[in-house]
Amino acid sequence: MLRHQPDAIGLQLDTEGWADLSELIHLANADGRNLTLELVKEVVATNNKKRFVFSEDGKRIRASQGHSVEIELGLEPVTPPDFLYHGTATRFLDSILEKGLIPASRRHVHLSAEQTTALEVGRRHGKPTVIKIRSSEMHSSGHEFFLSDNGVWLTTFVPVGFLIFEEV
Ligand code: HQG
Repeated sequence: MLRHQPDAIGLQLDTEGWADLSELIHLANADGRNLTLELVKEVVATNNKKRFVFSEDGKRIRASQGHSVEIELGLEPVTPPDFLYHGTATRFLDSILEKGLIPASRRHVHLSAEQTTALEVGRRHGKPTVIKIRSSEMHSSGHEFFLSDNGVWLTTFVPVGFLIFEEV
């Protein structure tokens, strides 16, 4: 609901992806889910990728990244490390070689600072492979990078020229 289908329960996300916490709980319960404030707090605290955050006043909640709905996270552009990694499935490689990395249904291409994390991301799609990205060079040539609250690197598009295909 916080990333892909807020409409399914009638939830409104604001332009930066925030949902009113009590509204989320109310609407989820109206949809037959047994969601409580305690459960939401537990998920925010213990989610393995820290996917969700509360606003400073604790009244709102949002996903830190991974949206397919149209929102603007409002993150400041930051300078990336020299290299970042993208995990994907081998069956996508031909298309990636042709078009570069595109966000598919999401708002951003997701990149990891660690090769091992990228490998896990790739595994979700099939036989995994990891592509190395010349992120520093990309940044120097004008591409913006963002770092989500939960440590995922985001950019809009990676042209083929910045991709390094190597065995892992
Ligand atoms: C691929 C998870 C063909 C891309 C992870 C990926 C991540 C292309 C798939 C987050 C392509 C999109 C995002 C091209 C890219 N041709 N395929 N030109 N360019 N692709 O799920 O990066 O667990 O939308 O390689 O940890 O896999 O949900 O993106 O395989 O951070 O929190 O198109 O999702 O986080 O798949 O994963 P996705 P992703 P959560």
